[in-house]
Formats: sequence, structure tokens, C-alpha cells
Amino acid sequence: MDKNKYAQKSIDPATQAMLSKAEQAGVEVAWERLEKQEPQCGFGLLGICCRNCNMGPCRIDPFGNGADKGICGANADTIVARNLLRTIAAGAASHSDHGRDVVETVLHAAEGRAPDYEIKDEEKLLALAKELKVPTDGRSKQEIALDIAVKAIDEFGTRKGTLELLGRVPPQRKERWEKLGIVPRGIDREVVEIMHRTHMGVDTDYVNLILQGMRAALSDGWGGSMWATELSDVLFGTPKPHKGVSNLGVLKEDEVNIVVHGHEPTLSEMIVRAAKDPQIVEFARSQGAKGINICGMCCTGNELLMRHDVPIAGNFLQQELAIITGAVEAMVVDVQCIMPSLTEVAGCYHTKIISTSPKAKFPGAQHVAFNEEKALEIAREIVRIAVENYPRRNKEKVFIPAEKMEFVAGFSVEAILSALGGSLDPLLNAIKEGNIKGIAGIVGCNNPKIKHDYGHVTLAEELIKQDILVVETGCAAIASAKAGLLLPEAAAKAGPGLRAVCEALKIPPVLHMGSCVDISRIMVVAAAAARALGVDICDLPLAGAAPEWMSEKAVSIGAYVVASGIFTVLGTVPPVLGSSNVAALLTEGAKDVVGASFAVEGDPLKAAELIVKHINEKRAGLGLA
Ligand code: SF4
Ligand code: MSK
Repeated sequence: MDKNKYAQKSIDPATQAMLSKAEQAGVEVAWERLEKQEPQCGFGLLGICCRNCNMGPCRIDPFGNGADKGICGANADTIVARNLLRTIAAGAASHSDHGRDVVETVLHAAEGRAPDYEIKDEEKLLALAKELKVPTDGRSKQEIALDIAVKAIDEFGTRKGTLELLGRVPPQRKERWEKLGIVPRGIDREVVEIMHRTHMGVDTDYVNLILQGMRAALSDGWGGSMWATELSDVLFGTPKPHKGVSNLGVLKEDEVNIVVHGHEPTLSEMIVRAAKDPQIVEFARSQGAKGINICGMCCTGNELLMRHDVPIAGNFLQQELAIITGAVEAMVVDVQCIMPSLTEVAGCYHTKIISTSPKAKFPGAQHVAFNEEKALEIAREIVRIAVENYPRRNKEKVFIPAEKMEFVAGFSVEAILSALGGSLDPLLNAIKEGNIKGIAGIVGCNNPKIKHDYGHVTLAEELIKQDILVVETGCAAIASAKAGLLLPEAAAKAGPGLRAVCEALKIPPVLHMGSCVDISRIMVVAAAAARALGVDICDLPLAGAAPEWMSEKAVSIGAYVVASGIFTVLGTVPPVLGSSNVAALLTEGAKDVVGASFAVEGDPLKAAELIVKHINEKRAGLGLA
């Protein structure tokens, strides 16, 4: 076996071992499919192809020898900006539709139509009620939850102007948005407006287009995504720090392995409950298994590990590899980041792919329609299907890599405040004193164009060395979990200032704050810090990074993080280089507009340098050494 070949694809030994197994078994995975796509289409990479009407498709010649306009006359600036906006619309819609589903579950639970769900975090419910001016005196938690859910559901298509949760935004930031005309309205309106403005013959001004992209993204970050986080906490409990285990080694040779994958916690929470049912456990024993092992994958996994002792099998590029272990009885999928290849890979093993959302069906998968009115019953059915599949496991095909790593996760805003003794002051003081130089959010996916987990782990290690506290979500956080960076002991890898703070608080130098929608938690901390210091978010020593991003959701995230005033470094290039004007606006001009901009840097060591420089500049701006 040419070990080096796999080491070029991933830094994770479990992934390397599974790539070898996949190759030996002749099972194709994402890395090989990327090779077959190469060289990738240059027009697509530059963002200069358009098929927004049927006079096209049109494309701009990037070398200036051929067409410099589409048939309608749209130039590269218009085409690149329109394409970017449609990407933002898709990403913002995905997060926010997830958010809407969570809100609807709370609504139905409060109405008594989803009897298996209950309000788990009454304290958070009451805090939200206060924020939203929902009366609480003498009222049951169901009555309060109902009012909150109705207010929240109205937010998605609100006709009353701006969003409820914008009360959290520092006034300086809101004023900036008002001047620019980008105060976000309901997500339904913003996404529809993007689709309208990018239709043939509507908005052709790239600056005007990009501003609408920011507005829609802000509606995701401070609306749809934030509602997903807030109400998931109300329904399933606000995360608190606790230990877990990560990587493919969490799969068990002698148990029924069920991997829950996707994004929404509503069904997976029930699957965790169903798998503990003594009758089902007994049934698993009758099938020859010692028990039932529920593991997470991607952000469904992140949602579970934030609140339960549920191990996480891996991040985005490990979904196919989990099946290739030959030890997974069922992979239960909901929405987003589920590779269409899964059913084909599963066809080589006994694994059943079980789709559950009416929004996401997969040819070759078994569909068990999720219905929150019968949530636990459906979860039991799914677990039973997996258990019945256990005797079909071919032991000769099973190989589970040994690698697994402990981690501590569950750093909600509330948990961070509690670790700090109830207020942000100790953190702000540590920043003022220079023990912590600043905070960087590392988020986003895996992408086979970047060595798997290398971007995330290298950047996080480099930043903590420089006394920068790292907060993470999504597949970035899973990468850090596998690398051991989410343990308090990892403070030994941090610079002396950060190390001392982490040791005093008994926290890791890299904090896992949740799934992709939970980037809203990072925004809440940033906004609260800015308010406490009386400055705008863009004045703070903060930065964002998405070293291995791939999804449209990541584009929406990047847009709302930058539009909120946080400098963000991307590890893979978005398709905007076909317009030097759009690229310049995003990387330079945006600073004058929203006080922050993007940078693109594929080398995480150089990305760390950019972030450190930025944080030092912001510290100087605040008069800090
Ligand atoms: Fe071509 Fe213009 Fe139609 Fe796009 S909108 S496909 S550039 S004619
Ligand atoms: S799952 S959006 S690959 S972070 Fe949220 Fe991971 Fe990116 Fe999906």
C-alpha cells in the first residue's frame, strides 16, 4: 500500500486507512470523483457562465479574445455577481428552512400536536419571552412557547419590516446597515428578491446586487439560523460542556451501528431515545448484537454531541468511509450535505440508507417518512430496521479503524458565560490584558480540493499558539475533535497567555459551539462583546475562517459574518475571479462599506498570519498592546 498517497488526501489516520480499504474494494469515493472532474471547467471556476435565460447559456472569454458580454449584454461583473447571489440565496434558504422546521416543531409541541417533544429549557424559554416581550406571568410553558413560536414563524415572511432578534445587534452596526439599506427583512422575502433581481433584465449593477446578497445572508445569520439555534435549545436543552468520543473508531464490531447524518435534530433526538428502549435493546441482543450504538455524522452529529453523550463518527468527507467499514447497519439521513453517492456505496455492503425528510429522497434509499406527531414511533421503526439488518452484516468485509479521540463539546453562549462566572467581563479583561489576543471562528466543511482536516487543524493549532482563542462549529469542529484540540489538555499547545486562561477555567483552547446554524452563537457573543465595550463588531479583535468550505450555506455564512463586521479568510476560492470588480469589492471595497472584507488563502499557515495581523490591527485600534 502506498501510504503516502493517502496521507496526501487526509491528515486523519482513520480516513487514510479507509481510503486504502475503499481502493482495495474498488469503491469509488469523493477524492476519485474529483480526479475524474479535473481539469474543472474554467468558466465555472471563474463564475462567468450564465444560464439565467434561454438565449444562453452564455460565457465570457476571460482572456479578452472572445465574447465580453452575454447575448443580453450582461458583462462579467453582472454575471459573477448574479451567480454569487443565487448561491447565497440557496445557502440562506437551506439554513433558514431548517430553522423554520425547528420553529414548527416547537409550535406543534406547544399545541399538543407533537406529544413526544417537550420544552426542555424553561430558563431559555423565559429569557426569549422577555426579549420578545411575550407575557409570562401566570402562564404555562406551553402557552409561552406557543406565543414565541408564532412570533418566530412570522419572522420568516415578516411584513413588519425588520427582524425581532436584531435587538442583539450593536447600534453602530444597525446604523451602518440602515445607511446601506441592508437591514435584513424576513428570509422568504430576501430570497425571493434575490431570485427576482437576478432574473434576466433586472438588476445589473454588481454593487447593488452584492448589497442584496449581504442583506439576504444577514436575514439567515440573524434570523433563520439564529431561530434554529434558539429554539433547538428550548426544545432539546441548551448545551453544557461534556465529554464525547470522535472518529470512525467509535463504530462497534459487536453492536448495531446506526449513523445519523444531515442537519436537523428533530428526528435524531428521538432515535437516541428509541435506541435506549429496553425492548429494542433486547431485540438487538436476540439478533446477536451486544447493543445499539448511535453515532453522529456532520451537523446532525454536532447537534447530538452538543447535548448528549453520543459519539461522532466523522465529518463531511468521512460519510462514505463510514459505510465502507462494513459495520454500519443503517445511515439515517435528513437534509443537507448528504452525498448522492451514498446509496451506491451502500450497495457494496449491507448498509441501509434511510431517508426521512419529504424534502430529500434518494433513489435506492428506503424512505421512512418522518412525522413529528408520531416522532418516537417512527424513530423506533427506524431503529428496528437497523437491528433487523444486523444479521446481514458480512464480518469478512468489516474493518473499523482503531482511531478515536475524546473531546469536550457543548459550549453554548450560556455555557461560556457560566464558565466565566456569569458575565463576559473575564474574557474581555483577558483580551484587554493581552493574555488572549483575540478570537477566531473557524467554521465550515471539508472539500477534497484541500487535504482533509489539514486546513482546519493547522489553522487552529497556529492560532492558539499565538494566544488567539478559537471557537468552532460544523465539520471544522469535528476535525479539531479528532485531532485532540477540544480537550482542556490541548491548552499545552497554546501560547502562554491563552494557556493560563484555559487552565484557570479548565476549558479547551478550541471551543466547540455546535452545528452550522450555531454560528449564530458566535454572532451573539461578538455582538454582546461589542455592546459591552461600546464599539461596533468591526472594531473588535475578531476574525472568521472557512479553510475547507464547499457548501452554498458556507457562502451565506461568509456573507453575513463579513456584513456583520468580521474579517473572514476563505481556504478555497469562490467563483468570483471572472470579475475583477466583484473580487475587489469583496476583498477590499467591502471594508469601507461594512467595515470588513474577505481574503482567500489556501495555505492555513499563511491564513493564520493574515488573521494575526488583522487581530493586532484591531487591538491597536482599541488602544490595546
Ligand atoms: Fe446569456 Fe443574458 Fe440569458 Fe445570461 S441572461 S443566459 S448572459 S442572455
Ligand atoms: S455539515 S455545510 S459540510 S460544515 Fe453542517 Fe459540514 Fe459544511 Fe455540511
